Amino acid sequence: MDDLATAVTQKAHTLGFNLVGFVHAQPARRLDAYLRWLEAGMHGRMEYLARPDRITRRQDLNIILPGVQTIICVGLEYATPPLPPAIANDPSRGRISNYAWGTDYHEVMTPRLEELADWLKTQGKDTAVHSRVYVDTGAILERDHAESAGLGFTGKNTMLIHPRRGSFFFLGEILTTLEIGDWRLEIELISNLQSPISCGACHRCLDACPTNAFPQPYVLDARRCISYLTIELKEWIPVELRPLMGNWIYGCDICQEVCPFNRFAKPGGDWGLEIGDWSGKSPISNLQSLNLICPPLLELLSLTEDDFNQRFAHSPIKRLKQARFLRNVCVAVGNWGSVTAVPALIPLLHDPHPLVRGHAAWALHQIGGPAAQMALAAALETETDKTVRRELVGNDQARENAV
Ligand code: B12
Ligand code: SF4
Ligand code: SF4
Repeated sequence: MDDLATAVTQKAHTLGFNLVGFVHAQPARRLDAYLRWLEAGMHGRMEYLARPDRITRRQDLNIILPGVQTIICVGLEYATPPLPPAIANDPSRGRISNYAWGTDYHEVMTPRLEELADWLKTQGKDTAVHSRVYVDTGAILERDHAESAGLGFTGKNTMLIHPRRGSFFFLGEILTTLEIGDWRLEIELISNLQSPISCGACHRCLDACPTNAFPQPYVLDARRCISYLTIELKEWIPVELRPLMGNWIYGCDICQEVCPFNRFAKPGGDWGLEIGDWSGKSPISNLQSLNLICPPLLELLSLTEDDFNQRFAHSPIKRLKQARFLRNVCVAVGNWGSVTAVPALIPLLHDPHPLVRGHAAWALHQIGGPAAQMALAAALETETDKTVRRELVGNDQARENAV
């Protein structure tokens, strides 16, 4: 490593990043796999991923930053202690992916990367240094570049996995006009890159995925992934996938939880336990914490919009907005199937948002019983939205005839 690489690494560590690597700015090695994935429609409704201008940027990083020389890749670990199984498997609670237990990682990483980018300006000697900071939303294949930069290897679950630290880390990048590292050596290494450590014969993640979202190893059909369904999808959750989603209400961790490499992940990194508090490092022992990170579903059904905005003010969950969050909660409640939820679901049949009314109707059908049936029939008398009417009617054949 040259002096500059050492200095950048040290600076990144002082800013709290656990993993740091450098790669010469060139198109991602597996861009062809990305294009095939788009071609197969596996990105679903994440249309921004297929925008021609975004694809062109992935193919030519100079469009993002003229004169770009290096991509600095960083990882911020967020492994958490596991939930007690009795809590995690309790169908009356909603599960939230552990990456969302603390402050929104975009809010945490972006200012730190900007600070690093500002510091880089002082390293340019006689030349002006230009940089561009990315966390998640940029038009680059973050995992691919980070793999080339030596941060880990691609698992069959498509996660970037560090051989000794697992996959619970976020990625961020700085594209910069500074040259960092010895490229001749690195390009040779990258073109021969065959990580000595890989998944081998393991296929636990592929077997464990409840929605069967991996058509083959290393390829994820986002349209079936609970993370996509609960976070990215803005519309109706396909009826056939709802029963497979269990009690996940935001994201999903299953294909990481089963991964043997995550046994090495050390909890207690720079993450926050309490929603809205990134600094906490306390173990998950008290009920108050458990109720925040794995909340009782009944409590969530009655959250007002103000409650929602206040509770999730600094959480990535706020991006969903209340209606989509309630949609997810209704699916989990339907899977729970308890009559105790009926009184809390009935008012949602009159929610201003059709998405909420329709998914509440689905949950009431799953639960069944006279009170649920009466409420569904009464709502059908006044409901005018075609899709909600279908949900109120229930089974597929009846849905056909209802509109
Ligand atoms: C769209 C997206 C999603 C989509 C699609 C995910 C997917 N697997 O494609 C959805 C909404 C489903 C999703 C879910 C999650 N995401 Co996401 N997501 C993204 C995003 C914005 C783009 C990913 C992308 O381009 N996908 C397209 C596919 C084709 O690319 P790829 O996943 O990199 O796949 C590569 C491999 O499959 C490989 N490949 C193909 N064939 C073969 C064959 C072999 C032999 C090998 C070795 C490799 C290989 O080539 C592909 C191209 O590089 C990135 C941020 C970014 N800008 O990159 C975050 C990102 C990938 N997500 C992230 C996270 C944390 C998650 C979740 C864990 C969140 C959660 N708990 O719910 C889940 C994990 C699900 C999973 N198993 O991937 C992190 C991953 C960090 C890490 N350590 O890997 C990222 C990098 C965000 C960040 N900045 O930290 N995500
Ligand atoms: S995040 Fe969950 S639903 Fe998505 S691929 Fe992994 S196990 Fe399957
Ligand atoms: S569970 Fe097994 S196959 Fe899946 S990513 Fe981890 S090591 Fe690879």
